[in-house]
Amino acid sequence: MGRLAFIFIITCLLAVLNSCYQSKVLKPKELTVSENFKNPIGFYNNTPTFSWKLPVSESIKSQSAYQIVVASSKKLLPDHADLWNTNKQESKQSTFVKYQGKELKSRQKVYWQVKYWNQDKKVSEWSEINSFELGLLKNTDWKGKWIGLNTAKDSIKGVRNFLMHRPQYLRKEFELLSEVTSARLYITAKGGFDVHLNGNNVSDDVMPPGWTPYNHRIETLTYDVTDLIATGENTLGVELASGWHSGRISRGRALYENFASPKVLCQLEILLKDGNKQVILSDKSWKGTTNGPLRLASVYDGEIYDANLEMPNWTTNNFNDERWNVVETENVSEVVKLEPKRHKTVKTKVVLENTEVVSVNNNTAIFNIKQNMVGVPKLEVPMKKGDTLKIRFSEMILSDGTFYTTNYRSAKSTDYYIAAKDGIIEYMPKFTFHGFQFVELSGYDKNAKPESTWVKGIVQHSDFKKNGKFTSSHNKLNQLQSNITWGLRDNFFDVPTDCPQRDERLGWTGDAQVIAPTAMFNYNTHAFWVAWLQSLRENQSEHKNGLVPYIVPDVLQNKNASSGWGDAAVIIPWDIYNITGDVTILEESYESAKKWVSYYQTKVKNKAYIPIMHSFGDWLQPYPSKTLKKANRGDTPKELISTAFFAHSANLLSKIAGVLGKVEDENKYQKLYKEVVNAFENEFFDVNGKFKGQIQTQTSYLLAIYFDLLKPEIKEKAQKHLLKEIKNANNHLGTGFLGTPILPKVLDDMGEIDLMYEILFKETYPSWFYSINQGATTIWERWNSFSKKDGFNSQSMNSLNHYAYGAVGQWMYERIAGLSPLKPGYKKIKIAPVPNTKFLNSASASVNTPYGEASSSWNIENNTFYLDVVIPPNTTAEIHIPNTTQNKVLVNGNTLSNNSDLKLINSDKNSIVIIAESGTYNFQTKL
Ligand code: RAM
Repeated sequence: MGRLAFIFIITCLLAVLNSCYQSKVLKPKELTVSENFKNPIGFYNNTPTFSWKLPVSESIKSQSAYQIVVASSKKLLPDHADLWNTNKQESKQSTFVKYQGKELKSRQKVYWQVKYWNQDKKVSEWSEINSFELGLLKNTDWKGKWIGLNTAKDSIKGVRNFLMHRPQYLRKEFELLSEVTSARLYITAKGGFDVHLNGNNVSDDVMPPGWTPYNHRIETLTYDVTDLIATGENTLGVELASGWHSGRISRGRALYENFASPKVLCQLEILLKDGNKQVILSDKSWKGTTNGPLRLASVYDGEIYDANLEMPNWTTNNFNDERWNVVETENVSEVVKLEPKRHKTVKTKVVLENTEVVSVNNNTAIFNIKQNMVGVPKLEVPMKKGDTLKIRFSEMILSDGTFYTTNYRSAKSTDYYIAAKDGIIEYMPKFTFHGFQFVELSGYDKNAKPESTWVKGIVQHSDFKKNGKFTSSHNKLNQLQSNITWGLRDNFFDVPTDCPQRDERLGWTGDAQVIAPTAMFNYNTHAFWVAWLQSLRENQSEHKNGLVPYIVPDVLQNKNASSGWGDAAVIIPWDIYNITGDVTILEESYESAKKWVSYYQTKVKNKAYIPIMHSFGDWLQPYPSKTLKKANRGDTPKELISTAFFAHSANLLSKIAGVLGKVEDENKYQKLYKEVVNAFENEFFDVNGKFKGQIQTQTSYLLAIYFDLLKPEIKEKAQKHLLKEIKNANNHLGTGFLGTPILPKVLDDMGEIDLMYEILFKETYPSWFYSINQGATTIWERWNSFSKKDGFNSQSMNSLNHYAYGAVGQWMYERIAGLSPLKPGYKKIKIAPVPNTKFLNSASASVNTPYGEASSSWNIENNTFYLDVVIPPNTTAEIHIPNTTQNKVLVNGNTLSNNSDLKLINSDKNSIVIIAESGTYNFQTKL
């Protein structure tokens, strides 16, 4: 063997050994782009961010560097990345790394992978290759036209004389001359659509494209339909209904082109094996009819389906559409932006099958789904040909069995099915949704005995995943957690809604503002929120003075804004940043947040820094002193609320400016905050820390304390007044939408944790458990929306599915279980449970953080406190262990000093604070 050959063999051996050694550092996993998208197609973002997670392993504590490679083809990775190569970056950042490579274009498919170096500078293997494919990013990418029948001209007058459009069926046959390599269907609608190809459903999306301010932007969808088409004849069929766009929910107020007929826009782009591209467009060659089985469909009022008008095979080639009409066309305008949907569509997420027949009377049966839910029923009911099945919904029936629908107000929320034959019909409405727990059926086959299997609950909401879990040793607290999460599911129907059932279902900004953190603990709603915030900015931009409408999309078009509501423009971006660590949302929202703060400035009249403006106040505070409608706003004066939120938004804006490195603005808004604070204290509080107004409310104190609006000595006195107010209420809360979410935080800061537990575990009105005692399975709009004894609250505005009061969920995670982000995105985690043995002997929470799963679980047994903690890789934690001292604690069975991953940083006679590296720990201490 020659010398060269020997050297070659040795070098190879060394390389193999080296790679074995290196492979011990496991590759990164769970790669995502932007707001947690995994290998998306039709993606919206051509400057995405990249995130990955480090695997959980003894040898991986943190990341010291990373490298990302991005290429236009799989083959080029990892060594010939033609789009971007970060090279080795010394950085701990493993989330939301901004793409800075070559410009990416509509339709482009992009491949990427990543590797990292661990804390010991050892490199990992490359990750799997992930990809994303962009959708049509510009209006000029669309070559098709909006098409549809003119249904406005023969529309029907519905509730309050609003016009109702007949749903339409549109179809197009086309021929492919060669085999298909790949096919993408780009599609959207002014209305709701369901698309079919050759007799197949293209997707299981519910009412796409979803709800945006349609006069600014309409979202578009992309479907991979490669497997649904073939050489030869093909047929595309679209069902099209009013959806949000052309329905009563958009108020028909000349908002969207004079209540225009629904229309669809699509572009089927097919790559053929012979190298050619064939494109099928929506154009005047399409045909349509309104003589199909769907007779009417309305979000509020329900659907009418006549099976006698079914058109078998209409989405296949075997159909004769001679009698159908030619569609009308409309050009794609530049004014309304067409952009790929930036969050997931609504889908069926849960099927509830545990139905019970409650009563049967005169061919009318009532079914109980046992959970207040949102979506549609799935029915399998025996019928006689020609009969009409009437399907009604209710959130709660009265104790005498009355089917109660009054709180739906003008929403008819009723579906009808007309049978075409004798036998069991199957029906699931498609272009409406209902909020209900009970279903009433009438018109079924008289000879049949109603069975529980006739009705299933199809639960639909935006397609996000569960993100967190909270549980405890207390059944009612667990029921509260369940009610909170159901309230979220039920009100995240493409946009965050106040309620899902009555003639409202709107994106109320105040409700969204208070629930966002709790929502993000429980569900992965990052993309959902940022998508809605884009709509918020679009609706704000119309108004020069920065007004943020009450609701988004702004179909009410009020010329007013409300303090505590419009602040969603500042508060939600700040919450998203803190929970996810993604600065993108701060960049996107910055100008909008500034505009909102300047809106307050325009409302200052005679008294400096005291805005005089509309406010819904501490909405639905219990025991209001006023009566009727005025009572809804509670007793905390709107001037106080407006000034408090003005200060708070200015303060958060200053912090946002700080994160974005805008030092001048940071100082400017901090100064503004301080000035508003001064004015606030002078105007509303006396030297004894007492609120000067006539009626003392918990919320006046809560806002002043939580937003830091008083000098320290005054604040201390104000805290005493707050405690007195709570005592006067016999340790019950006295707060509405704005006060409730901050009550736990304020009492916690004051060290009044036991009092907060007392309030939270109260069984009597007003309290969280009161509604549970009355049978609630969701959070209610009012503290007393319903009682077993008296039935529904007599106020017409009264929903049993309103998430705002569920905002206490944040405190349940953060303090009862003890898990919260200390640095943005959980880069540093705080574990600080506050056990209260009067009510609980265990509580636990786990959250899927951007770095992986973190959890905190405690229990008390035999006078010993056990705390189990999981800290994901690439993070650290600050762990507060209550009621103990350093030498009484055991960690994983050992003394504290024996664990090198832990560092004691603080110890007083009651508790200790430890900094921990990532890992799994069990702490144990005698009480
Ligand atoms: C009602 C709803 C909503 C609230 C507004 C002010 O429409 O209760 O939740 O935000 O009023």
